[in-house]
Amino acid sequence: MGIRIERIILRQIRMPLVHFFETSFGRTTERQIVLVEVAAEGVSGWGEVTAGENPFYNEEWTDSAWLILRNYAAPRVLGRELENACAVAPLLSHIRGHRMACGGLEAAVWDLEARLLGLPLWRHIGGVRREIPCGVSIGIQESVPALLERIERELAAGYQRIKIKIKPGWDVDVVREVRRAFPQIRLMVDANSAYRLSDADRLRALDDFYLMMIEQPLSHDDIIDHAELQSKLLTPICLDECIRSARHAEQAIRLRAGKIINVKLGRVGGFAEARLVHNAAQAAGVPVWCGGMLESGIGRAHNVALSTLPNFILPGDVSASKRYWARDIIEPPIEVTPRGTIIVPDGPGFGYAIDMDYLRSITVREEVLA
Ligand code: OSB
Ligand code: MG
Repeated sequence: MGIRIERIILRQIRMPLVHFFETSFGRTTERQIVLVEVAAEGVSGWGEVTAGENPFYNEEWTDSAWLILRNYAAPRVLGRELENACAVAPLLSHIRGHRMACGGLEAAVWDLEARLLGLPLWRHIGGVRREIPCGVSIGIQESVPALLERIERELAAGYQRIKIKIKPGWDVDVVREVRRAFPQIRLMVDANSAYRLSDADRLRALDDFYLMMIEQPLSHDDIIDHAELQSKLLTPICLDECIRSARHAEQAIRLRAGKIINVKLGRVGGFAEARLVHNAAQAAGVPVWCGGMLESGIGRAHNVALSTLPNFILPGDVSASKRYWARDIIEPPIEVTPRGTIIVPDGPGFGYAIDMDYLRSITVREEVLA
């Protein structure tokens, strides 16, 4: 079955978060999300660009993604005879970087192809799991008591592991308090590149708290220093920002820069590359889990599908819609069971309905490319 994309519709939507989300690189109160709709044979597939509002997590942001999609990515895919969804990534490989922008389009074609085949997306990509384990990512709070209260609430909801964001000045003392209050929980931290190799002693102090892992402590584009840091730590390092491709994953594993990989669909440029990262890690005995980027229901549903691949062993940052949004753009919203899991939907494509009326009401710009 070939696919010829007849139309690509870009939309930017505005969604205020229920609660601000703060990391070492800043605070987000409202998302500006680019959605990609691809149409062929009267059927639509949908993707989400996971870039932030500013180039602070990596180099991409909402506006750069819009321009890359409109001026470079969409023209390369539109009207072309594609053998299958795997053909999209090679068409976009001339574009240096901008993987989140390209990944939104790539994922939309996977969703479209699954729908044209009448298959759920999770099966179409080779998933094996009907229920995925879930954790939560909790941002930097105003105070330690506020953090403890939030952790308490997420545990009561059933989440299987807690991740807290750290930065210099909100790290060892905070983790000590969390451990004192919750000695038994599966706990990890994420620094979003806030440290340097010269901070190794400070990071080694975290070894006392038997964390599952410390995520991306060093620079967003570094692998080498992470390898040296890992040799000094008992706590496993998990790599996020610096793994943008399967090649990076292979190199990081070879250098022992980390023991776990956070796979994000957008960061690596879509499903084809995410699967290759997954496969490289699996072959090396390195577990992976699915990261999040404060996605709307569409990106969230793609993350659910991705999490069904066999080596997604650890609980991911894929959690319920209501933690982020007063109202999500999909129906039903994504919900988490009392045992801290999401049941994978079995409908065609990503498996949820889009609330088009609501989506239209929060759209701030739209462009039809044909
Ligand atoms: O580093 O995993 C990260 C959110 C925005 C940017 C980067 C990260 C995150 C999260 C939140 O940790 C994950 C989520 O709940 O979507
Ligand atoms: Mg991270």
